[in-house]
Amino acid sequence: MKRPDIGKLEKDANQLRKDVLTILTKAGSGHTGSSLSCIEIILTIYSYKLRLDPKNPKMENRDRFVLSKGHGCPALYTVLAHFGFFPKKRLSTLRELGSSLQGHPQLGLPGLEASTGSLGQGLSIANGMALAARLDKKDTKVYCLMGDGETNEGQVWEAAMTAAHYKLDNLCAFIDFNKLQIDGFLCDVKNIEPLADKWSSFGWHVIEIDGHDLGQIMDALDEAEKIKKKPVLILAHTVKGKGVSFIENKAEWHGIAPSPEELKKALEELETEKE
Ligand SMILES: Cc1ncc(C[n+]2csc(CCOP(=O)(O)OP(=O)(O)O)c2C)c(N)n1
Ligand SMILES: [Mg+2]
Repeated sequence: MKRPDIGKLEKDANQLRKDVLTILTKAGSGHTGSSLSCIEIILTIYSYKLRLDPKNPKMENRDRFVLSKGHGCPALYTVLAHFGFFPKKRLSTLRELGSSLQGHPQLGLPGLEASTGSLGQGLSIANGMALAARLDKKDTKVYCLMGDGETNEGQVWEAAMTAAHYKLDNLCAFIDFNKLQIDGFLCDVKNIEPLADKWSSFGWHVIEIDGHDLGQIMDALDEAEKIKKKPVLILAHTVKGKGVSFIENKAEWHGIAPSPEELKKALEELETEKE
């Protein structure tokens, strides 16, 4: 695919941030910091790499994206709506009873590839997709996004060994390395450093980037495609709550939504940033 224009992508990311904040406020609950930290990553994967057809979401030879950190789904929902998988106005039904936009992703929503939310499972799902594609002799690429706190889950490391064992070079995983998890910094709750060395020693090709730098994300995605006989891990350094001063880097913003007053303040900040 053609490299998207960075200026346009930056504008899109800014708009998605506003959409995420707006729908979380309307819902009155949800994961604000977690969603804001992974917007550039998800937007760039969809804009630059995924072979998809929003009018035919089940297209045979489509690529796959698995949001393993399912609680960050407002970011994914806004990206899917941005690409036309469903009408944008549906976003305002986030977390309503009966809505296809639940607080954690549920299969049935057009464009969604996996139900997630119980942390630690997404990489195993992505492994299965990548292995199935190889067995079917398809050139499908599979992308997976995990949280850094999520790597406290043992299943992540079982899946890491499996992907390396099967040399899944059609698999590219990201870690949203925002240094925070549900109720504090990773280094206090359960330290997982040195994370890059751990993945390398598990047999992965590791690329370390700034996860808000669109150019670096695109370069890493290009590099990932050139790596043969190994899965690729992109360790993306991010800021939880990125873009809104009073939400950035605050553990208490993990699982709450902005009030209407906070939303107004946040939108004002994002407006100024755009200029
Ligand atoms: C198996 C499991 N245990 C606990 C939780 C509750 N939980 C939801 S988010 C979260 C923290 C995740 O932190 P991280 O992976 O760093 O994601 P971030 O929000 O920082 O992107 C936890 C413990 C869960 N969803 N699944
Ligand atoms: Mg985290």
